[in-house]
Parts: sequence; structure tokens; C-alpha cells
Amino acid sequence: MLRPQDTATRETKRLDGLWSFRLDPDGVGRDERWFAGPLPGAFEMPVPASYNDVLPDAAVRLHVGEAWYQRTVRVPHGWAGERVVLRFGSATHRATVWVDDVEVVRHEGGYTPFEADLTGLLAGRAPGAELRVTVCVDNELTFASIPPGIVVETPGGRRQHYFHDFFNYAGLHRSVWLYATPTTYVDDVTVVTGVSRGPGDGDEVVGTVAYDVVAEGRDVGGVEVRVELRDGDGRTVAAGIGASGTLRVEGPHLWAPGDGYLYDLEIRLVGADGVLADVYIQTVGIRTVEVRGTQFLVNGEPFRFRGFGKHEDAAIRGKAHDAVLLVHDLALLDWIGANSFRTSHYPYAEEVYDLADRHGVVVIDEVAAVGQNFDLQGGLPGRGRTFGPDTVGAAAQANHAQAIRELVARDKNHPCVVLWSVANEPESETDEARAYFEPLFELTRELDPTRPVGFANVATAPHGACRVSELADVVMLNRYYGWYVDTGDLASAEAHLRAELEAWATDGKPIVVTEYGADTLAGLHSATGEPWTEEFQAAYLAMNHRVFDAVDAVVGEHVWNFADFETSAGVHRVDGNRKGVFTRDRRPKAAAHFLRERWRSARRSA
Ligand code: GCB
Repeated sequence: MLRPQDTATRETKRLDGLWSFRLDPDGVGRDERWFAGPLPGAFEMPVPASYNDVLPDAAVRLHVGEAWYQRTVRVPHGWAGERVVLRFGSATHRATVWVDDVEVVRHEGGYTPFEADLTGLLAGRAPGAELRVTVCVDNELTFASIPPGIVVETPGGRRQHYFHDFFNYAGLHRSVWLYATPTTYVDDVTVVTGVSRGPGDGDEVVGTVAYDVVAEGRDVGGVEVRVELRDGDGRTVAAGIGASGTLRVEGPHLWAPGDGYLYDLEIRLVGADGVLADVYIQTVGIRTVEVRGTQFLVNGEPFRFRGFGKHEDAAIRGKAHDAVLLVHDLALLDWIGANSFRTSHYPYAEEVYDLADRHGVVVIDEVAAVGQNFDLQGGLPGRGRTFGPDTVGAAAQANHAQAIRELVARDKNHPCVVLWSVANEPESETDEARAYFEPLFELTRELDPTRPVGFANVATAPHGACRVSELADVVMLNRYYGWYVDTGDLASAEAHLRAELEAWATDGKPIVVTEYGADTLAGLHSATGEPWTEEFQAAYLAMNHRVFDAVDAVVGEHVWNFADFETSAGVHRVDGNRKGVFTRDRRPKAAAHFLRERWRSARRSA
């Protein structure tokens, strides 16, 4: 799905700001047709934001079920006769949208965009029409949803239980757009880049950009696709005609970690009369990604992941996309010497990938399949296995497949994305898990044969027991030796971690440790380095690094977590998860300075 864009033929209008809002605790809004007029009993809610923490009201914070948003929007007068589309960056976890009294789109899944074409609805209306947009957002998690959850009736009301370790923030977390394109338009583009130094090309490096454009609309038979690739200075370096082809770039400036060089691919649809029907610009980073033995190669060079598992999380805003935090977080990644992060545990806002592209930050892109594991925290004793017809079964698998389709469709052209993660810590030691995941790995590879695929393995499915890791190109391990096991005993932890990593190394695949971390209360200190202190966090990381540096197959270290973040209430969570290297408001703990020394010196010697 393409992005809303202002070009010579396209225009956008962002619908962020204050919307009317109300909860629907009794689930009556649909029957009472709240979309059919001004939302009754509404108050203001900012978009984008999670609605949960904007008001000091536990009923809003812990609400389970549907919540309604509404606003009016005037379609710009100049858009008469254009194709007009309403687009949501996301709605967590599912939504129904009406324009005036007409339902225009439904969407399942809380972290990918969806849109409704309003052109038909607008036909016959006067230019400059005012529309009422109503969105009903549902935050319920079930065994079928990605991620899963279960709603329980308690004396205190309905409560959402879930098996993952971050707060179930909900609402319109990303921008809402109205945009216009011509009625014959570029509908999609896929770019795949290559780099060759082969014979015949001498020592000269040649970049290739294979492109595939899908055009749609009224006069699609009468237009020709023309593409032009321009470098960072706006110079045309290659051009082509036809809906697909491969452009050659002599001596390309490659996209590389730390060097986010981008080209612009301008795609034009041109009519027989030479008139421009549509134009769309796709940024392109020329690079390759490959797994060879235990190495992870970017542009043929071994790459070592240094960075974090992150969250989209902030006080008051919850999971809202926030440009301030985005720029600040990327600056902190640079400050600390990190080169990568994982979008744990869901696809982030599209703007995040744009900036990672531009800064040369490498991204492991994860689908929202987290908590598919009843053994873990919040687990339901006695419920048995996670995967099965009465639990996480065929309906979940279908939603999971769709989430993967939408993730790849959205992010396939970002050079920053080098690895797909199809799940975080699922049950993976059972036959049922294997049967559940096998088609999902196949699907991901079919959708994108150019990137490796993995999933984050949990400690309860170690080497030899895990049935899913053999499907993966990269072994991704979340391990907490010294924290959840061998708590505070770093000597034992070191021996155990080393033994386990050496076992995984026998698989002959690259290993990325996608989580290791220790809860740390900023400001808590101890001379003897007790758990929860800043001294312990640093010593814990040092122990992990000794082991990583001793096992050749380890090509990545992602500390859990970049920053403290909100979780559901629990006896092991003090105002959320405190494994951040930064506090929730982004102040460095002692470990940040320690990591900075390690990672910056690695960067200097690279
Ligand atoms: C994990 C999960 C992550 C949790 C983390 C923790 O293994 O993948 O979501 O937040 O552990 O801190 O317990």
C-alpha cells in the first residue's frame, strides 16, 4: 500500500488533532447508530494517541471493548473529479469506519494501515463537501487476534488478560489522512536492489534496481509507465519505460549501516498524448542482504547487530506515533553507538522506517504475534497448550498470515528492514507449534524472497527442544541468564549462557541475541551490585558480552529494552518494565554509558 504523498498529481490532508470520543462499555453504539449523527456524550481525544492515559480515569485506562471517534472533514474543493481515499496509519486492534451513514471499511489488526476509497461515495456531491467520519475501535484480544488475549468477567467488571509484557494501549495511534490521486494512478510499486562486482563489469561496482509498478484506474490501458532514478543531488542516473524492468547504476552510492544514502525513483504514468496522469516517488536504498553460514551480510560485508528491542511507548501518549520521540530516540541510538533495533513486538509507525532508512539504521521488523505462549507470564494455569482448535488455532493463523501480508506489503521497499520476525517467544517446542508456523514461514518467503526470516525464541524451548527454529534463517534468542534464571549469580549465568549459545552455534546459522536485560531502578545503587541496581545492570551486560564475544556465531546483541515501558499490573512490575537502558523519559542509566563505550569503540574500529 502506497503512502499518501504530495506530488504534481497528488494531494494530502492530515486529519490529526482533536476528535470527538467516547467509550462504549455496554456495546450499544452500533445498534444505536452512533455513526449516523454527532457522537452522543462525546469529549475530546487527541489523534494520534492511545486513549488510555490521556485522562486520569481508570475506567478509560482499563476499558475493554469498543470506543468511538468522530470528526468532520471538508474535502478540498480542488479535489472534485479525483480519486479520494481515507487512510488510517493503524487502529488498535480492529476498526469499523463510516463516512456519514455508510460503512466504508473494516480492518483487523492493530499495527498496519488500511484505507477506504471514497470516490464512489463522493460522486454526485458538490465540490468541497463536508463528511462525517466515525471510527469504532475495538481493543479486545481473543484467541483469534494477533496478539492473543482473553476477556474475563470479574466482580470488578470485564478485564482483558493477555500473555505479553506491554500495556494493551488502544486507539488511533497514527495519523489519519484524506488524500487525492488522479483516477488513473500508481497503485503499488516493488523495488528489489542488487549489487554486482562480476566479470565484465571490471572492478566497477554496479547497482541494480528491479522495479515492478502496478497501475490502476479508469484509463489504465492508455498510459505508459516511465521511471527515473535520481541520486541524492537530483541527478538522473537511470531511466526506464514499462511497468517492470531493471535499472543499472554504475558506481552506486550504496545504502549501508550508518550511511543511509537514498535515491528517488520517480514513477510517472503518461498518456498517449504525453499528458502526465500520475506521479509517485519511491525512495530506494541500493543494498543486499544475505545469510551465509554463520554470517549476516549487508552488501557482502559481515554485519553485527548492536542495539535494542524497543517499544512505541511514552507517558500519557501511550503508543502514539510522536515525531519528537522518534527523532530523539534515533539521536540516542546514535549517541550510544547502536546501529540497529527490533520493532518489538509489532510493526511501528511508517515514519519510523523512513527515518531509519535515512539514518542508515538497520531494522528487524516484527509482526504483532507476541504472547502465543500460555506458559509465560500472565499464563493461564491448566489451559494446556497454546496452539490447538480451542485456543490459538486456524482463525489466529489466518489473522497471523494476513498480518504478515500487510507487514511485507507495507515495508518491502525499506532498505533499513533486513530481517522479518514472524513472532516473539511463541510456544515452539510442540508439534502443534511446528504445524502452526511452517506455512507462515513459507508465506513470508513467498512474499519476499529477498530477506531472511526468523522469530524470537524463548528460553523454555532451548536448543534441541525447539521445533520451529529449523525453519528460520537466523537464530534469534531472548535470554535472561542472571535475571530470570541464576538471578544475581552472574558466575553461574555466564557458564549456562555460554553452554547454551555453543549448542545453538552447532546449527551453523547466525545467532542474534534479540533480548538480554535486567530490571533496573534508576537511582538505585549498591556497592555489591545487587539486582535492580544500576551497577548490576552494567555487570549483567558485561557478563553477556564476554560470552557473545567468545562465540563466533553470535552476530548480534539487542539489549532488552531501549527504555522503561508500561505493562499491565503485576507483582514483578514496578510502574512498568524497568529493563530500559534509558528511563521512560529517556534519561540514561549507568548501563547506557557502559554500552556507549563498547558500541562506540566497535564503530570506531569498523
Ligand atoms: C521477554 C519478552 C519481552 C518482555 C521481557 C521481560 O522475553 O519478549 O516482551 O518484556 O521478556 O522483560 O520480561
